[in-house]
Amino acid sequence: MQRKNQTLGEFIIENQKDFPYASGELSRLINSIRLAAKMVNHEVNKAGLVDITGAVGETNIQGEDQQKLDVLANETFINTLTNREIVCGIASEENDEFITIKGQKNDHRNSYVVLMDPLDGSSNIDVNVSVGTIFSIYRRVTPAGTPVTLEDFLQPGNLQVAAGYIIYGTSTMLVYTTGNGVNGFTLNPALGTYYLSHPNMKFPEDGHIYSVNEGNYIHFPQGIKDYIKYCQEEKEDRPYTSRYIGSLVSDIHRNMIKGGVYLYPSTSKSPNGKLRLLYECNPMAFITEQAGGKASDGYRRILDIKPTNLHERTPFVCGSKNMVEKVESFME
Ligand code: AHM
Ligand code: MG
Repeated sequence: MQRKNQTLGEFIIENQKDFPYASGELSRLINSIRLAAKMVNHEVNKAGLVDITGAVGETNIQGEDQQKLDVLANETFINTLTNREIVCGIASEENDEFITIKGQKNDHRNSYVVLMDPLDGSSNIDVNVSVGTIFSIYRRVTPAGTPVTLEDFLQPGNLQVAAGYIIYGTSTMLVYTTGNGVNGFTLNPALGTYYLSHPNMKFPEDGHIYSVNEGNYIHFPQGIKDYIKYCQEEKEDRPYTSRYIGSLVSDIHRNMIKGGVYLYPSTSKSPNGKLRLLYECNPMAFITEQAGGKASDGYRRILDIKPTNLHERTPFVCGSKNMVEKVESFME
């Protein structure tokens, strides 16, 4: 049951019976994510006030500069989940290898692994533009009681048990799915409580927004170039509006509310695009499909890709169903 103004805590308890496996473990896990997100929100909000912005002087596995807040968000999520002994493993954009969590009490007996991008779009922090956290949850496939292996993390997106994002925007929202639709909760910062503000979120089937970094146009495949020209043509309900924040969570969140398509295609320089399959594309694709939208690499369903590498990348087209199908028709 969904009631507007229900708190996230109430929602989790009321809907626990609908969760797969209904042992309470997944509810506790989502509760821990909710808590970590509040802590990260607190840090993100004061980013302009204290000297915590700017590169920390290290590069992560992708060779990108890490921002201090990336590191902080990563630590916050990992520590919160580890201290609560709620998962058996964590993989993060910021960590080269996955982390195994034995737990003090139960020797690798937790059921779930989490994959996450603790602070996506972090190059936007210094300019006070919205950033987000993305998470993806699977049941482990190796036997309980043994340490997790890479196999537990390299599962196709269609086996996700839950996925979500937190958007640190004009207001902070937690949006997630457990495979039973998508619900969005807005944080009341004065109370530290999330309220159900966007029950049963749905991607409009069609839209008028296309979101792509057009600066890379020259490097895009011909099908994408043709689609962009199509968006700009003066015909029927076009030209479409171009909106690109450069923050995946914010771009998809807006498009889910207003109707639109997000594209991060392959380029001649990066044949697999930029975005990471496991902790960026898969969770956003799961949410998108649960909201009636579609996510593809231009040819095939994102959720059906069998991953081979923790940090692998994929071209990504995600949004309103008819718009994604249009992009696919241009790619044929
Ligand atoms: P990040 O994980 O290093 O922050 O990169 C992911 C971000 C996405 O949020 C965003 O959509 C994209 O990179 C923007 O890339 P670009 O600046 O190439 O357009
Ligand atoms: Mg990212």
